[in-house]
Amino acid sequence: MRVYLVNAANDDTSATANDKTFPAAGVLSLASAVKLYRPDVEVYARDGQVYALENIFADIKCLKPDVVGISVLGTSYQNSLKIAEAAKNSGATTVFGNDHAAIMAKNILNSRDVVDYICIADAGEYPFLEILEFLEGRRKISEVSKLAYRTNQGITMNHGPEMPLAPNSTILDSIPTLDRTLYPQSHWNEYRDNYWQRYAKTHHGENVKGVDTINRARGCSRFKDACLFCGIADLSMRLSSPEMFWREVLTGMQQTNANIFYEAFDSMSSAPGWIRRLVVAKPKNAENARFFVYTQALETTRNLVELYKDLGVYRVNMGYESGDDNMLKRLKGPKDSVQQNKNASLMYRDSDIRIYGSLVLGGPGETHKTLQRSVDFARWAVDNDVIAAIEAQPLFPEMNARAGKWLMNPDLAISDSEKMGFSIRDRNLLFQMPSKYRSRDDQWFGDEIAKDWTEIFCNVSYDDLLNAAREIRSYAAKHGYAEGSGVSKEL
Ligand code: B12
Repeated sequence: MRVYLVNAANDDTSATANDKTFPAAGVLSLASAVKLYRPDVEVYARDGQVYALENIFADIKCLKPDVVGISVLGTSYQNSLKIAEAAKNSGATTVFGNDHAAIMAKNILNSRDVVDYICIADAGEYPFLEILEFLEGRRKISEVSKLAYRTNQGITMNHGPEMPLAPNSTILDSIPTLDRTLYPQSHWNEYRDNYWQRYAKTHHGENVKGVDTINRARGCSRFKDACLFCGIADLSMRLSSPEMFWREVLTGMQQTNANIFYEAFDSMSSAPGWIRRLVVAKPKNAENARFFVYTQALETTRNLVELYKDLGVYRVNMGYESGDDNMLKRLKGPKDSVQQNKNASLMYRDSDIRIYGSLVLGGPGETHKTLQRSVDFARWAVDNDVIAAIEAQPLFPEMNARAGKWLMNPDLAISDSEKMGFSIRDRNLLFQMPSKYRSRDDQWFGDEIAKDWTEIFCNVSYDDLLNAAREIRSYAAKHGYAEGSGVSKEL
């Protein structure tokens, strides 16, 4: 059996671009599991971020894989469908996975013949191995965990465990370390070169030999009350042992020469006890490894910053979201504040940790005044030298985030707006949303859903949001800072 796994690149129809500085770990992890547990299977992995669509089509034509698995995000859905079509034309079985596919599984299977199966798992390694067994006739379809598929009765979704049972403190140990040799060397060279082009300034001339993405922890302390725009399916805390974390890092250092690691843990600051254990277990030969992690201002303390320094953290990704207190509280929660964002930023700067800051424009009740406060906040971050980069983009209401739920359930939106104290600008449009989007699978096309959101919930236009994003980017660029990856194409 021959399996081709590919992460689709962002579509041309979205204003959202990314700077292609970090590898997609998802398909690499799936391919690594296949290589380890199914050495009889011939497996390929490619990242469309750094590998042209034409190359993917050519691979499919020439390799004629039996299975093509595609990693699908909201912004890469059109490209994913094109790859699926090419795969079907060459006779392959197609499998979709990742956030957009999992959230939209029913609608996709109802409307796209080129998609055969959808993996709805948060961690897809074991379910994907089960899919292969099913395709070989060695497992019943009903025994494939986290699978969505068509039956005579409609769309069926299997649930079942996605990983072997283990305590949450070590459950991710069962996911094998990434085998980076499954991506061509040209991928690794391109991530490194893109990264260096954008972020050399952060490293004060220090040599960046390679960049890598790892994921040895998942979850966030806000799992019970997530941010309004957060669509991450599973925010429960799941970890690897410190030994496994370091094995992953050392393997990356050895295979790709990487010294920069993006740990994609949803919220590293939510697990200070784990960071302490990582520091204690840090091996001597990992001393040069530097980490980029997600952090929250609310959880930033002197103690946390010291632990980060001991671990090797040089850059943190922090959601600033807004420069206006009310907006920030609506977007995140009652305990968040702009002052806290500033205090945390200064604490990191004083320890020489730079911030990749992001702002979400177009929160509920956004006005010209509140938008201006976000622009002012971004200027403050630039003027005070706290950032490595700053990005600002319009809010995308993902369907499984509270924002998306408002669109599907106008009564919920109205009751939340009363609690939060803002008024809905266009109630008529709000009530059209369920019928407009309920059965659609492509609401990210042309950023349509973000435009509708802005019309309904903001007192500014979508163009105002793009203009504010443009102002933030150009101010950062003018002062020599990278501009982040959000909405770069239209700007
Ligand atoms: C690291 C990361 C990145 C990296 C790597 C991108 C990538 N494609 O992996 C970078 C910085 C490049 C990036 C870019 C972007 N990102 Co990003 N990113 C993440 C983050 C923080 C972690 C992802 C990760 O590495 N997880 C660890 C790996 C091992 O697992 P995984 O990727 O989830 O894959 C597993 C499962 O999903 C499943 N699976 C995935 N694909 C497939 C395919 C098959 C066939 C099967 C069976 C299973 C399967 O199995 C995998 C292994 O366990 C997530 C948030 C999150 N917690 O998921 C956001 C997230 C995925 N990103 C998001 C977005 C929006 C983007 C950008 C559009 C942003 C931008 N401004 O451009 C781009 C898209 C780039 C692209 N087309 O690939 C959104 C997607 C929303 C959505 N509904 O689609 C997320 C969910 C964040 C969010 N909501 O706030 N991102």
